[in-house]
Amino acid sequence: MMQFLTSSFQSLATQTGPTFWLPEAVSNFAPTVDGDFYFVYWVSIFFLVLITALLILFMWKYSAPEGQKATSQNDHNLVLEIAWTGIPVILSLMMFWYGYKGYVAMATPPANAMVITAEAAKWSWNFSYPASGTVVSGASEDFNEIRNALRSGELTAEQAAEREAKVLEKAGLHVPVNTPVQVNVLAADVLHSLFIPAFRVKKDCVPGRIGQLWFEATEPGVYSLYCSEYCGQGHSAMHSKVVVHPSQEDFDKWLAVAASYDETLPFTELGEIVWKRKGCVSCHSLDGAMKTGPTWKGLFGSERKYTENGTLGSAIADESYIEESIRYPMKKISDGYTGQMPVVKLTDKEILWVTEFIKSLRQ
Ligand code: HEC
Ligand SMILES: [Cu+2]
Repeated sequence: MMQFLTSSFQSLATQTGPTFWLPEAVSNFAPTVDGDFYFVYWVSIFFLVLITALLILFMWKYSAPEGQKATSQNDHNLVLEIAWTGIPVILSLMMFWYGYKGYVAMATPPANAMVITAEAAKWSWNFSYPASGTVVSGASEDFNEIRNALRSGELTAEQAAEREAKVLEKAGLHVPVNTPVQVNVLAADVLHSLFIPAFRVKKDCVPGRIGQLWFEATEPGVYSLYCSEYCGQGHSAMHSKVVVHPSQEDFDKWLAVAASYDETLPFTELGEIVWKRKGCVSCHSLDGAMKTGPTWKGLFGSERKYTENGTLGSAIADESYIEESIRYPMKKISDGYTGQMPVVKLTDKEILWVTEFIKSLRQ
């Protein structure tokens, strides 16, 4: 895996396909998008040359001596007018038709696509893999650091590639080759946009709305991913990488590593990772803010009022109360909330870590 990433990075510069106008083309959409682009491009070049040449020719041919009044006997030419209306209409309709067909194909992901969620926030990406509940970061900061070190000469290209491969073991958007992938895009704060130039796909991330894009990557390698909607000061630093794995098995292996925990970390940190990775983050804040569920700030050791089987009760939120709340969320419903907490299957260890994390948020 590591070796594959390193070699992919080294071959990044020599990848097939990049042209003066377009980057390497490695998705199912690339041939059509590039075809449309070059169609418009060559039509424009053709008319630019034709019109400029005629302009110069006519300037020369019909130039009149100074002082002579401009006159013309030609006020109508049916054939010419039909031609210069008809040909542009046909050309524009062709552009519309190719664009429309391409748009429809891009807007309709196949039903068997693998689904990944990309969440944009100021100024980072998070990718989640619903099949395993794994959330990995876009690691923009790490990539920026490596890039700066490379530019300043602190790292050689080879060292930079190695460092990047290491970061990508637990970060970035990963997909298997030749597999339809649907990416659902979300925005946590302001407008962002997910853009993968090598795949020719782009989708705005709009707060409060779930957007979709899909693609099928056609060549293993590492490609760039950008935010392409100006979203504030850190916008230009908001990029990440897409890794296309050479096979489903290779992808599965990566996912297993990415989903594992670095158990040398302190429990509180592991608990924070669980909070993010297992989606507690979307309902439980750490700063006192009320979301769908109660905040974890000051939760541990506080007195909780709840309803259990229709009767009121209260308890001190200790380790066993928290464990029970996680394992059987519908048993005791805290006052002021509704029973919206899902059963998220956590391992015993994950529950232990999360509990330590909640403890650390005691006031
Ligand atoms: C879809 C929203 C949602 C998600 C996701 C969610 N919870 Fe909750 N959680 C709630 C709600 C609502 C309550 C309060 C109602 C209740 O007690 O069931 C709650 C209550 C709790 C409580 C008890 C707090 C109290 O004041 O009594 C704990 C502990 C807890 N959740 C832990 C977790 C953990 C750990 C995760 C992640 C694995 C998680 N929750 C994911 C919505 C959610
Ligand atoms: Cu952005």
